[in-house]
Amino acid sequence: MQDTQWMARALSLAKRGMGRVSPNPMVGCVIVKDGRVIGEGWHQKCGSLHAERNALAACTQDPAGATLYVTLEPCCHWGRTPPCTDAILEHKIARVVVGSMDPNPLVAGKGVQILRDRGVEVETGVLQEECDRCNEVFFHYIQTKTPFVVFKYAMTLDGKIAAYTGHSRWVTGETARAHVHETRNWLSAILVGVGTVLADDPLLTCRMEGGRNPVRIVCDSRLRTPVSSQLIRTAKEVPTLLAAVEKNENAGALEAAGAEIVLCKEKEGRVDLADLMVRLGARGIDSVLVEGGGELAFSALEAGVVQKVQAYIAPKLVGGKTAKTPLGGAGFPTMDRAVRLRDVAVTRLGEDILMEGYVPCL
Ligand code: AOF
Ligand code: ZN
Repeated sequence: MQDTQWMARALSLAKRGMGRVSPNPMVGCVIVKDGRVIGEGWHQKCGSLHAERNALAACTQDPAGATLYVTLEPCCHWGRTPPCTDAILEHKIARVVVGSMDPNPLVAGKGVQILRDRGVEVETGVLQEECDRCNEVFFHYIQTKTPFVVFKYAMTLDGKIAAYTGHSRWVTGETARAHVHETRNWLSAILVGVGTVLADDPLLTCRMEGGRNPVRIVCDSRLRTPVSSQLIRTAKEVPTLLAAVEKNENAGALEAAGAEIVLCKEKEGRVDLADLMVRLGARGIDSVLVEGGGELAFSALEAGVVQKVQAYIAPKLVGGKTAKTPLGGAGFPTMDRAVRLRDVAVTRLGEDILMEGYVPCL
């Protein structure tokens, strides 16, 4: 087998850590000797052993002289766990094949250098694009200290997220909806505007088997979220943050019900979203899914805090000039001012399609 094939195996192991390792990266590792896998592992949980140490511990024979494939450059620092470079050297691995380089300033090329200096053959950049994409959240978070933000919506072919009556269950089919739950499992938090809470009373949990719930955040400048809402009624079981600009008379009851209020700077009478992202990052929240409504989503795009857009598009036409669309706000005045996504990918999900891409830095 080729290096790329072993790396593909390591990458699929890495993804088993999805939703469990945040704010750490997903990392997978395969150890190969005489053309056979003798050990494999992945980073399973933040704070637990790294992929390389798990793979070395799982070896069915002495790994001396073997090749170790790892999706991210081995670390060389003491974090919550000892350096992986030490383990690789102790076990006398002969060759290390790396996918992504680790942008963590504590590592950043030093892991590879240490191994080379000690006589280990190191190859980098194998399946790098795929490995980088797998950790797009980690890469963004470790470099900016703010969460990687994904704006997601589902709309009909004529650009509506609901009928003019407000009926919206469902715009897309089952396959696309299952994909959304995977995204909720992938990202650490989910953000909606208070308008959406008042209109839809959503629960915002992950209903995927084996999935875990994101932290739920409501952008609620004046604390209008009702104590009787599904979010607040379940706030003791699922962490719920209310981003506000001041504490008013509703604060006590919301806090008593288990919600936490995050006070943010104010911008034009609302929560300053850039400031909110800094505060969420400081709490260790590495990623946020923005699910609407359209006012909040437009503000987030305009504020430059969105990194990725995922649009699920159903082959349906529902019409209605008052029917809601994914983005509200004032809008951009001309097409050349529109946000134009980069690296666009299109996936078929049953009858629907997912079009996703990245927002260029503003
Ligand atoms: C690896 N293999 O499996 C992971 C790495 O606090 P710690 O000890 O878990 O260290 C976290 C940092 O280590 C993280 O920011 C990233 O740079 C690296 N993660 N490195 O060699 C792994 N998870
Ligand atoms: Zn490590």
